[in-house]
Amino acid sequence: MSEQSISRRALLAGAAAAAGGALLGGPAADAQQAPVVPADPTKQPGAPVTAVGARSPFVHPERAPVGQITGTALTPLQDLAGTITPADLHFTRIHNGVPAIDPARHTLLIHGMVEHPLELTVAELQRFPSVSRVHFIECSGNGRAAYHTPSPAMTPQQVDGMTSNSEWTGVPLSTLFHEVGLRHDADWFLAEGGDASLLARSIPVSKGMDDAMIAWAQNGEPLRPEQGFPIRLLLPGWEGNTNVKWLRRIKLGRAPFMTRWETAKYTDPLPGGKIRQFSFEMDAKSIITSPAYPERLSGPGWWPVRGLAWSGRGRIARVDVSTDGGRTWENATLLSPLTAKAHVRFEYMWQWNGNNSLLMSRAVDDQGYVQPTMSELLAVRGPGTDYHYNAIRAWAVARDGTVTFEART
Ligand SMILES: Nc1nc2c(c(=O)[nH]1)N[C@H]1C(S)=C(S)[C@@H](COP(=O)(O)O)O[C@H]1N2
Ligand SMILES: [Mo]
Repeated sequence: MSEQSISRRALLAGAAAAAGGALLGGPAADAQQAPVVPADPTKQPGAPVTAVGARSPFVHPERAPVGQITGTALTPLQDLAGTITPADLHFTRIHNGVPAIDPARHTLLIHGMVEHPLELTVAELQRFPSVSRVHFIECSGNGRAAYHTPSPAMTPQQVDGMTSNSEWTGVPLSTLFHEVGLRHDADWFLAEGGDASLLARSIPVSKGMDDAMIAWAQNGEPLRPEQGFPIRLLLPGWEGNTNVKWLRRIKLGRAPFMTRWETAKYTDPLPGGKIRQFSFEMDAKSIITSPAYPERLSGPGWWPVRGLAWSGRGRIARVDVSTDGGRTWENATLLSPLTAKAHVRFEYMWQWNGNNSLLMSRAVDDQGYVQPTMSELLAVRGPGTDYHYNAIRAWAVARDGTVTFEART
C-alpha cells in the first residue's frame, strides 16, 4: 500500500467519524467519493439492470477485521436496521483461515455409538426434509475488548460486533439421529470442522434432538464461505464456538470428548479458583446501537433510542431503557417478530432536554432472566472472567451532543 493511499484512508476514516450518521456506515461522507447525481433524477433514465445488485453508492457498511488467519471481522451493528444481518456483514470468527471446499466432494460422516454409520454428501443432506429458522450467532468472546481495554471512542461494532442474525435453512439434526439410530447410552456427540483448525466440540445429544440443525443456506442463498460453506452445525442460542463450520464429522459417544476447545478455551474462571466448563447458552443481552459513538446529536428534542436484544435461552420478553444511568427505567417498544433465540429490535422515543445523560438498555427474557450490570456480573464471575460478557451497555450523551461509550455499569 502506498503512503498516499494510507493517508487517504486515514482521511476517509476521519471524515466518517466526524459526520457520524447511523445507517450509512464506512467512508460515505467523503466529498471526493460522493456519487454523481443529476439535479432532477426524473429528467433522465437511470442505470440499467445488472445481474447482481449492489448497495447504494451512498451506503458503505463495513465489517471491522481484527487479525488475519486467526481473526474476526465485526458486524457494523450501528449501520443495520431491522433484525437480519446481511450475509456479507455477518461477523466471522476463524481460527485457521477460511477453507476452500468443493461442495461436490464434501461429506458429513456420522459414526460412533450409532446403529448404522452414515456418510452423506451435501446433495444427499439436502434431500431430507428441511427447516428455515431465524437465529443469532454470538461469539462467547463478544464484549471482551470492551471489558479488558475499554475506550470512550468505541462504536457498537467494536463493543459487541460479534453477534449477527440470519435465517438459516438446513436439516434438523434429530432427523439424522433417527436415520443412524443412536445407541441408548449415546449422550454426547463430537462435531468436527473440516478447516485447518480442526475445531471440534462436544455437544449433549439432548441439544441435537432439540433444535440443532445442519445448515446449508443463510438468508436465502448457500452459506457464505466464512459461515461454513457448504455446511455448518447450528445450535440456536449456544455460544458461537459450538456452531462448528465446514462440518465434516459427528461422532456419538457416552461422555464429552474434552477437546482443547472446551478445556483450554471457552471456560469461565469463577471466584474461589473454580472453573465453569460448558457454558453453552448465551445469556440475555442488549445494546443500544443509536445514539452511540461516533454519533453527535444536533440538539435537544425527540430522538429514537434504538438497539438489539437477544437471549440464548428463549424469547425476549421486555427491554427497558434508562436515560439517567439506571435510576429510572422505561419500557421500550419491541418491534416484531419476537423470535426465540434471535435478535429483536427495540425502540424508545426519548425527549432529550440537552443535559448530560447516560443511556442504558436492559434485556429481560421469557425465563425471567434480567441482564445484569457490569458490577452485578463481576460479583458472580469474579474479575478474572474472560468470556460470556452480557453486562448492561451504556452511552454517555454530553451537552454538546457527543456520544461516548461508558464501560462501567
Ligand atoms: N470449523 C470451525 N468452526 C468454527 C470456528 C472455526 O474457526 N472453525 N470458529 C467458531 C467460533 S469461535 C465462532 S464465534 C463461530 C462464528 O461463526 P461465524 O463466523 O459464522 O459468525 O464459528 C465457530 N465455528
Ligand atoms: Mo467464538
